[in-house]
Amino acid sequence: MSPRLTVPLDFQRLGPDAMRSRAEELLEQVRTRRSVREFSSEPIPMEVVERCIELASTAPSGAHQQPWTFALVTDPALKRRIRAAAEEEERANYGGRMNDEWLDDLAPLGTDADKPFLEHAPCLIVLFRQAWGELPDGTRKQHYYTQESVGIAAGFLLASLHLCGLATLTHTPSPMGFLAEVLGRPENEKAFLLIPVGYPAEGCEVPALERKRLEQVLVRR
Ligand code: IYR
Repeated sequence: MSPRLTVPLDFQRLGPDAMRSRAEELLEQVRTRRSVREFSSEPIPMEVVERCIELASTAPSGAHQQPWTFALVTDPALKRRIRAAAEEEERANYGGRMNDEWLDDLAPLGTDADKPFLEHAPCLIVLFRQAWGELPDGTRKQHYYTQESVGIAAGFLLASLHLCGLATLTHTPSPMGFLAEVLGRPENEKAFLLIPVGYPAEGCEVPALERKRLEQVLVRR
């Protein structure tokens, strides 16, 4: 067993008024996040994206194994290959793999099998879940709660990109097996989300959707 080492907790305690105004301010900022499907090709400051990936990588994880890899794709040829492979899967999805109820549920979003944003967005982040680890001798190391861990990291990533002024889409072309292949990732890495990042296209519109109110999502006991 490895020894348990500790360090003092770095924790900033705020007064109740500061806490309230921080919560209001954050909610106002986060409320405007939307899934964007029309991106401008304008370049973005990539160091901001890298900082947000670093931020996402501070997420808690099962046994602190940090079971994630963020593949940052800017190469136009790779983006083109990803678009072509995603559209091939989506043609099969929209052409029959998704049932009528599913297609009806998606109608308000206006999605279809065409995914031009995969080429237009200046970068794509492919978030991989490491289903198991690889020890230096090549043997497998078990990982724990990888879905939960990577899901939390994804939330950190989407929120931080938005707060830094960048638009994102949470995209899940399915199945996503082609991503590990195109990006040359090892067998233990399973694509979890494909996130185009950039500025919205000029005049971008998004579906008129309403969010559930607090009273619909909160139960107090
Ligand atoms: N993956 C498809 C379909 C799709 C499914 C759900 I659930 C969405 O919320 C949105 C789209 C696509 O990307 O078009």
